[in-house]
Amino acid sequence: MSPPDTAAPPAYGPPALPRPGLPAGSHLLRLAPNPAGRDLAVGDIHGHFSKLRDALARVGFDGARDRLLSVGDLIDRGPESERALEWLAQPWFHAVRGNHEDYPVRLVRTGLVDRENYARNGGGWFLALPPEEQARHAAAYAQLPYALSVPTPQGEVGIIHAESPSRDWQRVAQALILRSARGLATWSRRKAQEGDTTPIAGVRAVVVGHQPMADPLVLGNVHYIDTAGWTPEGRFTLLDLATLQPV
Ligand SMILES: [Mn+2]
Repeated sequence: MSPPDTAAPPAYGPPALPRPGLPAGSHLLRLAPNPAGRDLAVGDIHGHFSKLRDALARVGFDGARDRLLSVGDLIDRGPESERALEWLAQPWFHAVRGNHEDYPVRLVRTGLVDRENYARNGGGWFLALPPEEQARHAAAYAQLPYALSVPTPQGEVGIIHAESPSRDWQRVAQALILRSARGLATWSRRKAQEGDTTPIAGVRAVVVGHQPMADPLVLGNVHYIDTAGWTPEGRFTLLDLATLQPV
């Protein structure tokens, strides 16, 4: 008998909502409302899917009703990065693109990635994959939107990896047409490091990761939820988008 596969996505009943596709040319995916269940956002995962599975079990997550919304950085650093594709295939799992998904996409498309820098930042597993596996991963990450918009009874909530490239969420889809805005969305640490409390207009709240913290932090209406669940001392914060409180 083989040991249980703790890094595999858990199995649930059929999902209440279909998985929406990203419209061609768009970098922002709008989800349908989810009146039947909870929408929980999770911070950077970085190849720690077993630990994520434990965190979901603790809060009674049920993929037949609930949705899990990732702020990106599913891969690198941790031991289970290769499992990201299985998680991304689940109808209850949605993710935006983080800077760590940006590395493999660029590497496969252009080769213009500093391999030593990527290896130092946890990309060794990817660099060691055969080319066809690298291409399979890069193709999946290239399909991820840079931003998600999630309707809640209290108003729209935005999800983006690092920071909103516009002060008005209603302009984010337009802004993301620019490469520079996509760079801010995935890489910037400026607002977090400056403690910028300027709220993002046109949206109830924006949820981000990218900047590891001991506890979740709210600056203006921006919720920073990367509580370093991918480190031994950290934990996964699961933020309920209806209440904007961790569960
Ligand atoms: Mn990041």
